[in-house]
Amino acid sequence: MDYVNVPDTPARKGKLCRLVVVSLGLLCILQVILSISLRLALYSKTAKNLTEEENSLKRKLNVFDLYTQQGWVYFGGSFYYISPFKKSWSDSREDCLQRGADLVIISSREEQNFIRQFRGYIWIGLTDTEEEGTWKWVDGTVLNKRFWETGEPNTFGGTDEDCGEVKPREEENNWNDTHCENENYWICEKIVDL
Ligand code: 2F8
Ligand code: CA
Repeated sequence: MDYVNVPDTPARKGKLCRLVVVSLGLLCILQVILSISLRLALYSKTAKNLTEEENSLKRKLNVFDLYTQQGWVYFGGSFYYISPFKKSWSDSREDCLQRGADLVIISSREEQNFIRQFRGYIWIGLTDTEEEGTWKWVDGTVLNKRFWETGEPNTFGGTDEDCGEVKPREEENNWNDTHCENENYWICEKIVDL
């Protein structure tokens, strides 16, 4: 095969040089455009995430304010309401239900110690009215932690003691079974996802 040997004229060299310069220039411009686009995308994603996080925090703060202004106290994922006066166990529970909550369910030592701060004879969401001797919380679950006072529950003197109260005691174990018709203070609990 015959190759035609094209001579490298100055005009031809200049053309090649321009082509290389223009190509490099285009590459640089493309790189700048890509870099700016990526930075903008990242910025707008970060800004969006920050706005979502800010809105979620604002919502949580509003919920927190709403409850605390009505006298609820926050502890470990729940709000607690301590009554200013006394009622029977059923009437106390009714009050909690009206507030969109229920009588407190104590499911850990931390929660028991939190509840112990409120000194008085106070109803908790514990009862064995369904089946004598089978103590259940108001949500139908059986006890996983027990903080009965020594000798309790005892259905004292053979009388019906079907409702659980906490007593104002120094000891951690301060639960007692007593008559549901007694009038006590009560604590409502509302689990809130903050
Ligand atoms: O000593 C414990 C005992 O104390 C009281 O009875 C004397 C309580 N009675 C009421 O609360 C009505 C019992 O429940 C308790 O076991
Ligand atoms: Ca008792």
